[in-house]
Amino acid sequence: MASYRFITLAIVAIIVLPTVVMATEHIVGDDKGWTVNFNYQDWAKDKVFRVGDTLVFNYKAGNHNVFRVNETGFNDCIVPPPNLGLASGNDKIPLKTQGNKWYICGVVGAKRHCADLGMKLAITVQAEAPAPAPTKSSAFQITSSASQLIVAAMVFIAMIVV
Ligand SMILES: *[C@@H]1O[C@H](CO)[C@@H](O)[C@H](O)[C@H]1NC(C)=O
Ligand SMILES: [Cu+2]
Repeated sequence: MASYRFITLAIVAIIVLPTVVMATEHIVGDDKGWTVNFNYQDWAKDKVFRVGDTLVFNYKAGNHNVFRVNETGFNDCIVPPPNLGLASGNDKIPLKTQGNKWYICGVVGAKRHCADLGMKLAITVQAEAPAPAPTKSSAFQITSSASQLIVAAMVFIAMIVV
């Protein structure tokens, strides 16, 4: 029955779309990226990080790297073994759990990037955003990301066609 499928699709769209729409990619340092002499605590302080969001560290590969550390490692700039770090220059870290997370750069040149040049970021990850009220208008709100628009368009077309 077409109407039954329509209802199923509508329910799926209402449940799935808001989650897709709400997840945020946080470009660490925005257009400055992951670099020295940048205040990442200022950058982070007005932002809301949620489970399901992603951190993106952008830098020229070879210049920096990214290590997740604990609070002590953050405060004292303790660099873990190299194999535990990320170094692609476009490192994406999914935020999978709630709580405090700490990241540092492990590069130690003439100056230590973490200890001397402030390459350290601490954030608090909150629970996933509660789904907005299940109405079509919230499910189909305009989003900024092309991929999200494509998903919305596909579901919308499917709902009309079926
Ligand atoms: C934090 O990490 C360091 C290694 O960088 C480790 O020695 C220490 O035990 C850790 N502390 C906690 C509380 O896990
Ligand atoms: Cu660095």
